[in-house]
Amino acid sequence: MRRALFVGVQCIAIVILALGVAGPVQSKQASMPPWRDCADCPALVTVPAGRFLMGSDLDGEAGRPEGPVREVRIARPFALGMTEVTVQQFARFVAASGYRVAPGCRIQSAASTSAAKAGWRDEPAAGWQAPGFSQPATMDTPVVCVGRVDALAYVSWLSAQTGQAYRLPSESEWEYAARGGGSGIYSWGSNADLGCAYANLYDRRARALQDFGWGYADCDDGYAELAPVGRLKANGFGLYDMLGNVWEWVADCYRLTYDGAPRDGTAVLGDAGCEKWSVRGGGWMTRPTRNRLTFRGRDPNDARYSYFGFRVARDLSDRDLAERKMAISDP
Ligand SMILES: [Ca+2]
Ligand SMILES: [Ca+2]
Repeated sequence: MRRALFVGVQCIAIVILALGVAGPVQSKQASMPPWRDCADCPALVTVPAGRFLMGSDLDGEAGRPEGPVREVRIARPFALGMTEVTVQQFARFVAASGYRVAPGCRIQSAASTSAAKAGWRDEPAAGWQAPGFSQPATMDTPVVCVGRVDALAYVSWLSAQTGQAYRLPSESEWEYAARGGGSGIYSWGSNADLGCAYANLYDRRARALQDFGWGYADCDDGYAELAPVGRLKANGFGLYDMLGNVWEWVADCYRLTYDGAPRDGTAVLGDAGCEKWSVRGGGWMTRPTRNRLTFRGRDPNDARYSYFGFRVARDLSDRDLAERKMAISDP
C-alpha cells in the first residue's frame, strides 16, 4: 500500500515535470548534487523535463536559417555534463582504451604583419595534446581537436565502463539545456557585452591577442583562448560554458531547416551519408552573433578544430529518478 502510494506520488511528480512547470522544479534540480559514475567521469546535472520554443525566425544569417520555430517537448529529465569534457577526462579514455585520434587540427595562425588579421590553418602536427595555443592546454581545459567520431568513441567507452547509457545530447536537448529556463538571445539576456561573467567569449582580451577581423564582446571574461571548465557563472540549470569556450558536437545530422524535425527532444538521425553534423554554442574565438543560443554550426564528422569539443548526456532510468525524488525534501 505504501509502495503504491509512493509510486503514485512519483507518477504525479513526473507528470508535473512533463507539463513543464518551471521555476521551483528547475531551481531544485539545479541545486541537486551532480551525478558522477566514476572518479574520472564527467559530473552530470539533472536537466528537468519541460517544453520550449526552439530556434529563431528572426536571427539567422543568409543561408543559415534557425527555424522555423517550433515547440519541443522534453518529456523526461536527462543528465547532461555540467561542463565540457576536459583534457584529463579524455586522456583517461585514451590511456585506458588505446584509442587513437587521427592527427591534424585546424588551429589559429598568427597575423603575418601588424596590419594583417590572424587566421586559421590545418596543421598536420597539431592535435588534442598539442592544440596550438599560446599557452599549453591544461588538464582542466576542455579537450579540443576532437571530431564527432572521437566524441562518439568516448561516450561509447564511458557507457561500457559504467553500465550507463551515455551519448551526445540531441540538438534540441542542447538548446533547451543552454537556455536554462530563459528566453533571451543568450542565457544571460540579449546583450553580448554583458556575457563575460557567464561565458568565455571572443572578448576584448581575446581580440587583443588575436584579431580575427570579426566582432567581439566588449567586455573582459579573463581568458584570451581556452578557459578551464566551470570558472564562469552557471546557467539556470546549473550548467557551465554551454555558450562559449568550445563549440559542442551534438547527435544530430544537420538539416538546413527545422521543417519536419522531431518535436520530442530526439535527434535528427544521420548515417554515413550525412555530410555535416550540428555543433552548437560558439567558442572562445566566435563572433557574438554566432554565440547566440539558436545559432547552428555544421561540420563533417571528422572535423578537428581547436575550438570544437563536446559534453556528454546520459539517460536517467526510472530508478535514478526515483532516487532523486527521494532526495528532494518536498514541503
Ligand atoms: Ca575570452
Ligand atoms: Ca561550450
